[in-house]
Amino acid sequence: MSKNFVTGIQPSGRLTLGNYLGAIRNFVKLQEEKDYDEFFVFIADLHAITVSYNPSDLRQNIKKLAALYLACGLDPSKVTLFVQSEVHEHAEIGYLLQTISYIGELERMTQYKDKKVKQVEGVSSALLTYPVLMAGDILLYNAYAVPVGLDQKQHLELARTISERFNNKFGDLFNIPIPLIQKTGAKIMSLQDPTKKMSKSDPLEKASIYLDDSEDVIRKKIASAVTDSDGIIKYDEKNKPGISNLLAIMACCSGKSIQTLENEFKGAGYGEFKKAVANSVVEVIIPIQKKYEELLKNQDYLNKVLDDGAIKASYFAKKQLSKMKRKMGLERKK
Ligand code: AQP
Repeated sequence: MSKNFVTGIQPSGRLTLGNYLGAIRNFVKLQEEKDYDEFFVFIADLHAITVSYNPSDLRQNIKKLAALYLACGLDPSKVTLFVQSEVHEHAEIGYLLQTISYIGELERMTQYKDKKVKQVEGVSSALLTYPVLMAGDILLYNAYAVPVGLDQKQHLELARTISERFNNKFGDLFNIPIPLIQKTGAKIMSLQDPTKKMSKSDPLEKASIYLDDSEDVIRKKIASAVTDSDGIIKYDEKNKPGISNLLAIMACCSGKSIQTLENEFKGAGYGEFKKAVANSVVEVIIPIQKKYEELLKNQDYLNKVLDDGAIKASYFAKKQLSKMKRKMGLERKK
């Protein structure tokens, strides 16, 4: 069986350092390791419309995310970059998989429970079925592995369940996809409440570092990050979540291990440590911003990458969907 990787990010707002360290950076690393047959990376616009949104912002955010993927180092000659809604098979497989997904298992999803309370205009049925569409995104390319951050683990487990259920009911077709979650940076936490994940939609601006924050803003946000009063720089998620989060951030950005950093900052004050964390973040983010600005100006190039990506993804998606429909008793002429 082929060894395909699939992953995506929603164009649902300003991306955070969490999205970069937990997801995009990992995609770039995997792209270089070349341990795959095909690697599909998409812009998950169909997922972004499961909650209330502004259409003109969404259209802008789709282009911005494409530019950001490239600025972060994704290479269109190694990965297939495309917009989810431009490959209509995603919506179709999402529906087909709903027929073998249960409402009870969807209602148990943490993300659904968290997001539904924030929906002032009512909770869309698409928010409930979001993980089924995500299973479809993965199974459409018969993915072997899915690189994600830790917060997506539960959805991926559901995708595995749905895949197995389909195979048992209709005959073997799908791989049972595995999550690829890196050890450090799998869950970057809020700078203001380090027991919560750093989130695009956090209303508290200084809780998240956005990839388009200026150097000055990044430094200020890290300087005001919530820590503790121990005065010891040590990784201990339970008792020292703020310091642990900053250590994880610096480890990811500097390439040093957490242990090396603990030794380096033994006896140092929190102020000095925070400055070093900020330096490491700035060194990573500012060069990305420069490339991003250049890419955003080159709309023809962005469009070409996304057009080519959609053509290639559609070729794979069409074949797999046809096999699936055949197994389900659809596809009259095959
Ligand atoms: N804090 C994080 N730490 C590590 N990884 C993270 N990811 C998200 N936040 C962190 C990973 O980024 C990828 C894309 O995420 P997404 O677009 O599906 O979800 P999101 O950023 O969580 O976006 P939402 O749902 O629009 O907003 P919020 O942030 O409000 O929940 C995924 O691989 C995810 O694991």
